[in-house]
Amino acid sequence: MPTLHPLKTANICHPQMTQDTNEVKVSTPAFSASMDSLLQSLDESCIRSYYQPIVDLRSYEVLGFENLSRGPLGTPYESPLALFAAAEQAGCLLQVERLCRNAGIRRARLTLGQKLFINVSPHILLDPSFRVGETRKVLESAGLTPSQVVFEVTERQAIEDYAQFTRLLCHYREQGYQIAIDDFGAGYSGLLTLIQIKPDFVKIDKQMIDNLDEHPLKRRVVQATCEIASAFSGIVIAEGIETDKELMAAKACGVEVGQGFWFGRPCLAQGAKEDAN
Ligand SMILES: [Ca+2]
Repeated sequence: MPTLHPLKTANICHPQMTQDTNEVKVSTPAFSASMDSLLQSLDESCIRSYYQPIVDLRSYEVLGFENLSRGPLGTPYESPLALFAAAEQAGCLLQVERLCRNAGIRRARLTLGQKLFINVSPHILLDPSFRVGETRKVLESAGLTPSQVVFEVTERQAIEDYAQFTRLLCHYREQGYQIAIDDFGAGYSGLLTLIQIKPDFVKIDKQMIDNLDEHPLKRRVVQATCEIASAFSGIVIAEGIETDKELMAAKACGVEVGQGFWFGRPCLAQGAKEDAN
């Protein structure tokens, strides 16, 4: 069963390019031309869809999978970071993100009750084709319903208009989708976001979980996050659990759900379910 090399894939697969993209050289004309030619032939078959299990820490049942996308094999865009940076440079980020999202939905293999966690960035929610229900059509064709989908919203860039953003999220929630705040505790994903949005899930950034057992202050933060989330019935997910000690520490802090190499690495679609157990 194919698995990814244990690089930090879980969090670099997010289809949003922000400060991290500064490290990716994408601005030369040659690169843009190369990207243009790639995009002309890019379709869902070029996108590799991976799935990482998200697990209930009490029952160890798999609640769902986060979809993570990677670019065409054998190209400079294998890394999602490079792919999305180049797409942004070429002015086609929305299209590439849509391609990845649709591929991720079509290839998902969920059992009853499991959810598909899909990374979206705030600007995607403003994409007209996204709003008119294209995603819903893709879901229907894949035999899925909006209630099986959780949009993971990251906040690497500050949300300037919370009122508008909250209205948008309400729009999707009314259609049955759930919302997760991604990378909580990193970047701009802070307490104000929780208070304003009251998400269904709060995904604590893996940096906060790293060596959690050795850091009393981190545990205090995780514990407080669980208490705050419980006030609006939000479920906390600890990202990046890699060791027994991190797992035990997270559970002791009140975390109910976990994700990370301890449970399973991202796997290609056909192996997703088997890898989780
Ligand atoms: Ca994510």
